[in-house]
Amino acid sequence: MHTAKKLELLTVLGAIVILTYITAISTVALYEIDTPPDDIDRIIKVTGRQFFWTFEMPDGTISNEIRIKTGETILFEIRAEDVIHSFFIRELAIKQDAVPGHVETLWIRVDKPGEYNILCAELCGTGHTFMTTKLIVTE
Ligand SMILES: [Cu+2]
Repeated sequence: MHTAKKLELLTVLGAIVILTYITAISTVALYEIDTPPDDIDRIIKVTGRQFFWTFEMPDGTISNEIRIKTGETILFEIRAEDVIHSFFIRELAIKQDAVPGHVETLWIRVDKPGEYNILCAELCGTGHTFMTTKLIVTE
């Protein structure tokens, strides 16, 4: 076999090995992000409306902001009542579209206390800019 053919074969095999590795680690990472852990402390129902968010706590109380403790595992069930919104907390690098007729889930566990801005990341109408509130995390 000529050296050029060997080099070509090695290049193709190398590319196959690298692509297989990238596919495997991406699949594992996506599965881990999408799968909520078993130890969910609270489920909070998030609803997007023109032009505000509401949050229903497990005891049925409705709030316009979220208060959680550090280390608490929270599962958000995200809905929209009118148009498509997007539940976005930039500092925690989470974003999930809220689509009418669908319930999307997203989970978080925050270790650093503080106030985090909740925004809408989908242009949902004239009041979109005002669709902000807070996630308040205390120890
Ligand atoms: Cu919006």
